[in-house]
Amino acid sequence: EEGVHTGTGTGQYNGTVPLGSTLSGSTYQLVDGERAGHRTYDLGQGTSGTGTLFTDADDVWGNGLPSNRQTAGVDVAFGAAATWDYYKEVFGRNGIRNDGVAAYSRAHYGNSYVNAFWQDSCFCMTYGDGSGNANPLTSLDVAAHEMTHGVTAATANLTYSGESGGLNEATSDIFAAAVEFYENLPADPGDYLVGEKININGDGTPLRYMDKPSRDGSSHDNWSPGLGNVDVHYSSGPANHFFYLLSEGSGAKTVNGVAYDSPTYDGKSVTGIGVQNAAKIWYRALTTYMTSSTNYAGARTATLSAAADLFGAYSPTYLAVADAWAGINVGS
Ligand code: ASN
Ligand code: ZN
Repeated sequence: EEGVHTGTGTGQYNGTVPLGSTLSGSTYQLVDGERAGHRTYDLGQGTSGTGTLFTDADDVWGNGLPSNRQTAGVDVAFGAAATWDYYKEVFGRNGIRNDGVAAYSRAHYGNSYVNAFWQDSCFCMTYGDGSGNANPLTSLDVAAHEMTHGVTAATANLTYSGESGGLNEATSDIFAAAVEFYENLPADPGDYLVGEKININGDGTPLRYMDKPSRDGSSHDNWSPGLGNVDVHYSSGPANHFFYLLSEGSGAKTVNGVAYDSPTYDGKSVTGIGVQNAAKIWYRALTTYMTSSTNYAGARTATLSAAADLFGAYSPTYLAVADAWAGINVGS
Protein backbone atom coordinates (compact mmCIF):
# COMPACT_ATOMS: atom_id res chain seq x y z
CA GLU A 1 0.00 0.00 0.00
CA GLU A 2 1.02 3.67 -0.26
CA GLY A 3 3.41 5.12 2.28
CA VAL A 4 6.31 3.89 4.37
CA HIS A 5 8.17 0.77 3.23
CA THR A 6 11.47 -0.99 3.86
CA GLY A 7 13.22 -2.01 0.66
CA THR A 8 16.51 -3.74 0.04
CA GLY A 9 19.54 -2.40 -1.77
CA THR A 10 23.01 -3.54 -2.70
CA GLY A 11 25.62 -0.83 -2.49
CA GLN A 12 29.19 -0.81 -3.76
CA TYR A 13 30.64 -0.65 -0.24
CA ASN A 14 27.89 -1.47 2.26
CA GLY A 15 26.76 -4.80 0.81
CA THR A 16 23.06 -5.68 0.87
CA VAL A 17 21.24 -3.45 3.35
CA PRO A 18 17.69 -2.39 4.26
CA LEU A 19 16.55 0.94 2.84
CA GLY A 20 13.67 3.19 3.86
CA SER A 21 11.43 3.83 0.87
CA THR A 22 7.99 5.22 0.13
CA LEU A 23 5.43 3.81 -2.31
CA SER A 24 3.77 6.52 -4.35
CA GLY A 25 1.21 5.18 -6.82
CA SER A 26 2.96 2.18 -8.35
CA THR A 27 6.53 3.50 -7.89
CA TYR A 28 8.86 3.26 -4.92
CA GLN A 29 10.79 6.39 -4.07
CA LEU A 30 14.08 6.60 -2.11
CA VAL A 31 12.32 8.63 0.58
CA ASP A 32 12.95 7.31 4.09
CA GLY A 33 9.61 7.47 5.84
CA GLU A 34 11.07 6.15 9.08
CA ARG A 35 13.63 8.93 9.27
CA ALA A 36 11.70 12.13 8.70
CA GLY A 37 11.51 11.60 4.94
CA HIS A 38 15.20 11.84 4.05
CA ARG A 39 15.36 11.92 0.23
CA THR A 40 18.13 10.63 -2.04
CA TYR A 41 18.59 12.23 -5.47
CA ASP A 42 20.52 11.36 -8.64
CA LEU A 43 22.28 14.48 -9.91
CA GLY A 44 23.09 12.66 -13.17
CA GLN A 45 26.59 14.22 -13.27
CA GLY A 46 25.09 17.69 -12.86
CA THR A 47 26.37 20.12 -10.26
CA SER A 48 23.28 22.06 -9.17
CA GLY A 49 19.71 21.55 -8.05
CA THR A 50 18.45 18.16 -7.02
CA GLY A 51 18.40 16.22 -10.32
CA THR A 52 15.89 13.40 -10.03
CA LEU A 53 14.67 11.49 -7.01
CA PHE A 54 15.75 7.83 -7.17
CA THR A 55 12.72 5.67 -7.99
CA ASP A 56 12.24 1.95 -8.55
CA ALA A 57 9.50 -0.46 -9.55
CA ASP A 58 10.16 -3.33 -7.12
CA ASP A 59 11.90 -1.78 -4.07
CA VAL A 60 15.10 -3.73 -4.78
CA TRP A 61 17.80 -1.13 -5.42
CA GLY A 62 21.24 -1.18 -7.01
CA ASN A 63 23.44 -4.19 -7.78
CA GLY A 64 26.76 -3.34 -6.11
CA LEU A 65 28.33 -2.06 -9.31
CA PRO A 66 29.01 1.62 -10.09
CA SER A 67 27.57 1.14 -13.59
CA ASN A 68 24.13 0.77 -12.01
CA ARG A 69 23.03 4.32 -11.14
CA GLN A 70 21.11 3.20 -8.07
CA THR A 71 24.17 1.63 -6.42
CA ALA A 72 25.59 4.96 -5.21
CA GLY A 73 22.10 5.93 -4.08
CA VAL A 74 21.92 2.80 -1.94
CA ASP A 75 25.19 3.56 -0.17
CA VAL A 76 24.43 7.22 0.55
CA ALA A 77 20.83 6.58 1.62
CA PHE A 78 22.01 3.85 3.97
CA GLY A 79 24.83 6.06 5.26
CA ALA A 80 22.39 8.85 6.08
CA ALA A 81 20.02 6.38 7.77
CA ALA A 82 22.77 4.73 9.82
CA THR A 83 24.10 8.10 10.95
CA TRP A 84 20.60 9.33 11.83
CA ASP A 85 20.01 6.14 13.84
CA TYR A 86 23.37 6.41 15.62
CA TYR A 87 22.74 9.96 16.85
CA LYS A 88 19.17 9.10 17.82
CA GLU A 89 19.80 5.77 19.55
CA VAL A 90 23.06 6.68 21.29
CA PHE A 91 22.48 10.34 22.19
CA GLY A 92 18.74 10.84 21.78
CA ARG A 93 19.51 13.40 19.08
CA ASN A 94 16.54 13.82 16.76
CA GLY A 95 18.28 14.68 13.48
CA ILE A 96 21.27 16.84 12.61
CA ARG A 97 19.79 19.95 14.24
CA ASN A 98 17.88 17.93 16.88
CA ASP A 99 14.66 19.33 15.41
CA GLY A 100 13.36 16.18 13.71
CA VAL A 101 14.00 17.54 10.21
CA ALA A 102 15.81 15.33 7.68
CA ALA A 103 18.62 16.51 5.45
CA TYR A 104 18.78 15.16 1.89
CA SER A 105 21.51 13.47 -0.15
CA ARG A 106 22.67 13.98 -3.74
CA ALA A 107 24.68 11.27 -5.56
CA HIS A 108 26.49 11.39 -8.94
CA TYR A 109 27.73 14.99 -8.59
CA GLY A 110 29.87 16.13 -11.54
CA ASN A 111 32.28 14.08 -13.62
CA SER A 112 35.02 12.06 -11.95
CA TYR A 113 34.58 14.40 -8.98
CA VAL A 114 36.80 13.18 -6.14
CA ASN A 115 35.11 14.62 -3.07
CA ALA A 116 31.93 14.72 -1.02
CA PHE A 117 30.63 17.62 1.01
CA TRP A 118 28.06 18.93 3.46
CA GLN A 119 26.39 22.32 2.96
CA ASP A 120 24.45 24.16 5.64
CA SER A 121 22.89 26.33 2.92
CA CYS A 122 20.85 23.44 1.46
CA PHE A 123 20.97 21.28 4.60
CA CYS A 124 22.24 18.54 2.28
CA MET A 125 25.10 16.16 1.49
CA THR A 126 26.62 15.69 -1.96
CA TYR A 127 28.80 12.90 -3.34
CA GLY A 128 31.09 12.70 -6.37
CA ASP A 129 31.66 9.50 -8.36
CA GLY A 130 35.43 9.58 -7.92
CA SER A 131 38.12 8.70 -10.42
CA GLY A 132 36.67 7.36 -13.68
CA ASN A 133 33.21 7.66 -12.13
CA ALA A 134 33.97 4.20 -10.70
CA ASN A 135 35.14 5.00 -7.15
CA PRO A 136 32.28 7.02 -5.67
CA LEU A 137 32.90 8.75 -2.34
CA THR A 138 29.85 7.07 -0.88
CA SER A 139 31.15 4.79 1.88
CA LEU A 140 29.56 4.72 5.34
CA ASP A 141 32.44 6.61 6.97
CA VAL A 142 32.33 9.35 4.33
CA ALA A 143 28.56 9.77 4.75
CA ALA A 144 28.87 9.90 8.55
CA HIS A 145 31.78 12.35 8.23
CA GLU A 146 29.78 14.72 6.01
CA MET A 147 26.57 14.47 8.05
CA THR A 148 28.56 15.18 11.21
CA HIS A 149 29.66 18.50 9.71
CA GLY A 150 25.98 19.39 10.00
CA VAL A 151 25.87 18.32 13.65
CA THR A 152 28.98 20.37 14.41
CA ALA A 153 27.49 23.42 12.68
CA ALA A 154 24.32 23.03 14.76
CA THR A 155 26.21 22.68 18.07
CA ALA A 156 29.72 24.00 18.85
CA ASN A 157 29.93 25.48 15.33
CA LEU A 158 33.72 25.13 15.36
CA THR A 159 35.18 27.71 12.95
CA TYR A 160 36.59 25.91 9.89
CA SER A 161 40.12 27.34 10.12
CA GLY A 162 42.97 27.30 12.61
CA GLU A 163 42.91 24.83 15.50
CA SER A 164 39.10 24.92 15.71
CA GLY A 165 39.02 23.86 12.04
CA GLY A 166 41.16 20.84 12.83
CA LEU A 167 38.81 19.98 15.70
CA ASN A 168 35.84 20.38 13.34
CA GLU A 169 37.40 17.91 10.88
CA ALA A 170 38.39 15.52 13.66
CA THR A 171 34.82 15.59 14.99
CA SER A 172 33.64 14.32 11.60
CA ASP A 173 36.31 11.58 11.52
CA ILE A 174 35.56 10.59 15.13
CA PHE A 175 31.85 10.07 14.57
CA ALA A 176 32.55 8.42 11.20
CA ALA A 177 34.50 5.78 13.13
CA ALA A 178 31.87 5.58 15.87
CA VAL A 179 29.06 5.06 13.33
CA GLU A 180 31.05 2.34 11.56
CA PHE A 181 31.66 0.47 14.81
CA TYR A 182 28.04 0.93 15.90
CA GLU A 183 26.63 -0.28 12.58
CA ASN A 184 29.11 -3.18 12.36
CA LEU A 185 28.31 -4.05 8.73
CA PRO A 186 29.83 -7.34 7.56
CA ALA A 187 30.97 -5.50 4.42
CA ASP A 188 32.51 -2.63 6.40
CA PRO A 189 33.22 -3.38 10.05
CA GLY A 190 34.45 -0.62 12.35
CA ASP A 191 37.95 0.75 11.98
CA TYR A 192 40.07 3.78 12.77
CA LEU A 193 40.73 4.49 9.10
CA VAL A 194 38.90 7.14 7.09
CA GLY A 195 37.88 6.38 3.51
CA GLU A 196 39.41 2.89 3.41
CA LYS A 197 36.76 1.65 0.97
CA ILE A 198 36.88 4.34 -1.72
CA ASN A 199 40.39 3.80 -3.11
CA ILE A 200 40.99 7.53 -3.26
CA ASN A 201 44.77 7.08 -3.62
CA GLY A 202 44.44 4.43 -6.34
CA ASP A 203 46.49 1.93 -4.32
CA GLY A 204 43.88 0.81 -1.81
CA THR A 205 45.22 2.91 1.07
CA PRO A 206 42.83 5.01 3.18
CA LEU A 207 42.57 8.77 3.20
CA ARG A 208 43.44 9.08 6.90
CA TYR A 209 44.68 6.97 9.84
CA MET A 210 43.65 7.74 13.40
CA ASP A 211 46.20 5.60 15.31
CA LYS A 212 49.14 7.47 13.79
CA PRO A 213 47.82 10.20 11.48
CA SER A 214 51.24 10.88 9.89
CA ARG A 215 50.89 7.52 8.11
CA ASP A 216 49.14 9.55 5.37
CA GLY A 217 52.30 11.60 4.78
CA SER A 218 50.69 14.95 5.73
CA SER A 219 48.66 14.80 8.93
CA HIS A 220 50.21 15.77 12.26
CA ASP A 221 50.37 13.24 15.09
CA ASN A 222 50.71 15.70 17.97
CA TRP A 223 49.85 19.25 18.90
CA SER A 224 52.58 21.84 18.23
CA PRO A 225 52.50 25.66 18.31
CA GLY A 226 52.11 26.06 14.51
CA LEU A 227 49.24 23.57 14.19
CA GLY A 228 46.70 26.31 13.50
CA ASN A 229 48.44 27.15 10.22
CA VAL A 230 48.00 23.62 8.85
CA ASP A 231 45.14 22.56 6.50
CA VAL A 232 42.19 21.46 8.63
CA HIS A 233 42.29 17.92 7.16
CA TYR A 234 45.82 17.58 8.59
CA SER A 235 45.46 19.58 11.82
CA SER A 236 42.67 17.13 12.65
CA GLY A 237 45.42 14.53 13.09
CA PRO A 238 46.26 15.15 16.76
CA ALA A 239 42.58 15.04 17.80
CA ASN A 240 42.04 11.85 15.77
CA HIS A 241 45.13 10.44 17.49
CA PHE A 242 43.71 11.50 20.88
CA PHE A 243 40.47 9.68 20.05
CA TYR A 244 42.29 6.51 19.01
CA LEU A 245 44.44 6.54 22.16
CA LEU A 246 41.39 7.09 24.36
CA SER A 247 39.43 4.34 22.60
CA GLU A 248 42.02 1.60 22.20
CA GLY A 249 45.06 2.67 24.20
CA SER A 250 48.64 3.14 23.09
CA GLY A 251 50.86 0.59 21.38
CA ALA A 252 50.15 -2.18 18.89
CA LYS A 253 46.69 -3.68 18.57
CA THR A 254 44.56 -5.41 15.96
CA VAL A 255 40.85 -4.51 15.81
CA ASN A 256 38.46 -6.23 13.37
CA GLY A 257 41.48 -7.54 11.48
CA VAL A 258 43.17 -4.14 11.05
CA ALA A 259 46.58 -3.62 12.68
CA TYR A 260 47.31 -0.35 14.48
CA ASP A 261 50.32 0.95 16.36
CA SER A 262 49.72 4.17 18.24
CA PRO A 263 52.63 6.07 19.78
CA THR A 264 52.38 8.70 22.51
CA TYR A 265 54.19 12.04 22.53
CA ASP A 266 55.27 11.66 26.14
CA GLY A 267 56.21 8.00 25.87
CA LYS A 268 53.73 7.05 28.60
CA SER A 269 51.07 4.43 27.98
CA VAL A 270 47.35 5.13 27.69
CA THR A 271 44.65 2.61 28.64
CA GLY A 272 41.71 2.58 26.23
CA ILE A 273 38.11 3.01 27.41
CA GLY A 274 36.37 1.71 24.25
CA VAL A 275 35.23 3.55 21.17
CA GLN A 276 31.66 4.21 22.28
CA ASN A 277 32.70 5.62 25.66
CA ALA A 278 35.21 7.86 23.91
CA ALA A 279 32.49 8.97 21.47
CA LYS A 280 30.12 9.78 24.35
CA ILE A 281 32.76 12.02 25.90
CA TRP A 282 33.46 13.80 22.60
CA TYR A 283 29.72 14.26 21.95
CA ARG A 284 29.07 15.81 25.35
CA ALA A 285 32.14 18.03 24.96
CA LEU A 286 30.99 19.12 21.48
CA THR A 287 27.41 19.84 22.46
CA THR A 288 27.92 21.22 25.99
CA TYR A 289 31.35 22.79 26.34
CA MET A 290 32.94 23.60 22.95
CA THR A 291 32.30 26.89 21.16
CA SER A 292 33.21 28.23 17.71
CA SER A 293 36.68 29.30 18.90
CA THR A 294 37.64 26.21 20.91
CA ASN A 295 41.29 25.26 20.34
CA TYR A 296 43.18 22.13 21.35
CA ALA A 297 43.72 23.33 24.93
CA GLY A 298 40.00 24.13 25.12
CA ALA A 299 39.08 20.72 23.72
CA ARG A 300 41.11 19.15 26.53
CA THR A 301 39.17 21.02 29.21
CA ALA A 302 35.87 20.38 27.39
CA THR A 303 36.45 16.62 27.28
CA LEU A 304 37.63 16.54 30.90
CA SER A 305 34.45 18.34 31.94
CA ALA A 306 32.41 15.90 29.85
CA ALA A 307 34.22 12.91 31.35
CA ALA A 308 33.64 14.28 34.86
CA ASP A 309 29.92 14.63 34.08
CA LEU A 310 29.59 11.16 32.58
CA PHE A 311 32.04 9.07 34.59
CA GLY A 312 33.05 11.16 37.62
CA ALA A 313 35.94 13.55 38.25
CA TYR A 314 39.21 11.67 38.70
CA SER A 315 37.55 8.38 37.79
CA PRO A 316 39.76 5.97 35.79
CA THR A 317 37.95 7.13 32.63
CA TYR A 318 38.57 10.82 33.44
CA LEU A 319 42.25 10.05 34.03
CA ALA A 320 42.43 8.17 30.70
CA VAL A 321 41.17 11.33 28.98
CA ALA A 322 43.96 13.35 30.60
CA ASP A 323 46.53 10.70 29.64
CA ALA A 324 45.35 10.65 26.01
CA TRP A 325 45.74 14.45 25.73
CA ALA A 326 49.22 14.22 27.23
CA GLY A 327 49.85 11.55 24.62
CA ILE A 328 49.41 14.17 21.88
CA ASN A 329 51.29 16.96 23.70
CA VAL A 330 48.30 18.81 25.16
CA GLY A 331 48.39 19.47 28.90
CA SER A 332 50.60 17.31 31.05
N1 ASN B 1 35.04 16.17 1.99
C1 ASN B 1 35.60 17.37 2.55
C2 ASN B 1 35.31 17.42 4.02
O1 ASN B 1 34.27 17.01 4.48
C3 ASN B 1 35.05 18.55 1.90
C4 ASN B 1 35.70 19.75 2.46
O2 ASN B 1 36.86 19.99 2.20
N2 ASN B 1 35.01 20.49 3.29
O3 ASN B 1 36.10 17.92 4.76
ZN1 ZN C 1 35.21 17.20 6.55
